[in-house]
Amino acid sequence: ARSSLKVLVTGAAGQIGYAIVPMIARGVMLGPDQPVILHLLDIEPAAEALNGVKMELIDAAFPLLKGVIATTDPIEACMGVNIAVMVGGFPRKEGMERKDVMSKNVSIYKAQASALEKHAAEDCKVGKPLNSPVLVIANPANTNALILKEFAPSIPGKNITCLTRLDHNRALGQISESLDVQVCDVKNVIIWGNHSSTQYPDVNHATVQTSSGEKPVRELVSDDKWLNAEFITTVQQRGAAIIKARKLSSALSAASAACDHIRDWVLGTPEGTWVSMGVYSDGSYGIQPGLVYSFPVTCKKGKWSIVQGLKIDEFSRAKMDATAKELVEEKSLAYSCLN
Ligand code: NAX
Repeated sequence: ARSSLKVLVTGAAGQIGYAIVPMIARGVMLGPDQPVILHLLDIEPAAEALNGVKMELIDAAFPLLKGVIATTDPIEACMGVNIAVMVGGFPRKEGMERKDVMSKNVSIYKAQASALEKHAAEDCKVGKPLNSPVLVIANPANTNALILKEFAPSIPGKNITCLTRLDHNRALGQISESLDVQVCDVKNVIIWGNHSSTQYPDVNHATVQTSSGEKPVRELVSDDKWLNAEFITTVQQRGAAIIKARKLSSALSAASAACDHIRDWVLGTPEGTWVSMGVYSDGSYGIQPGLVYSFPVTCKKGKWSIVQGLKIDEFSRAKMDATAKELVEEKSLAYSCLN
């Protein structure tokens, strides 16, 4: 039998936590043959609720779930984990300045960086470097991931990513609704940049599988105005629309996207398909290194690589640069909070 993988979920007593743990325990994230042990972390005020989640996981009798640790101790939570899903964070409350929220979150991510660095699993095959895929979901996701990376220098930068797959999936969903086609027939949209309202959802390379072969979305959607304006703002503002409708932020879609992100990263993307992931920029597409920026990536054998050589028009360039500029500002705000 396969040995279990230990999956850390921080903020596990929260909304996304509640939605994602049963998905992981059912094999949605790592496949139907991969046993898992869940390490759930939250903070003291949520300890009782966290224990309730653990009780429900036991009650669900998931065949793949080989153990649950529920704790408020980051060291215990990080001990030997193979995969880390970082959902825990401080939400923006009414009347709070952006800087206050940033300050709370970057200090959380700085502290958890060292817990992960010291205690996560070593990759036995490679020897030294830690090989624990890390996915940051908590906002500001890109900047939290950057802080995590910078304060966990022994974790390879390539192992630290942030979630923009929800935005990617939202873009697929909008195209599918608008063309009245199955969402699984739409592929290769791109989310560039920050997981914020400056993100750029790009359909210039997206296609739809039709009965007469693969067709560019640009060819099938005759309304350029819709693609260049309303589509983009709908995807950018979708999180706010969900809050307005549900009085709570996205949770099931975020949890599902997080499973997609890790599954594709670990098990690989299908041939000819790319997905969007927030990754440490290597300078591709003129995005300055030192930012965690969402790019189109393909994954193979546990490694992602940025899709190269896509043609970028002027309209896209301006939007890609605008979201990069916001990330530069967030980075300097984050550092000013830490000093
Ligand atoms: P909740 O407030 O329901 O849950 C957050 C949980 O984190 C709480 O249980 C809280 O006690 C815990 N927490 C706080 N500080 C912690 C710490 N230091 N260590 C461990 N746990 C800690 O929020 P939820 O709706 O689950 O959203 C979680 C985060 O995801 C938020 O930051 C949210 O903004 C972000 N999102 C990011 C998305 C993305 O696509 N990247 C989309 C969904 C979501 O909005």
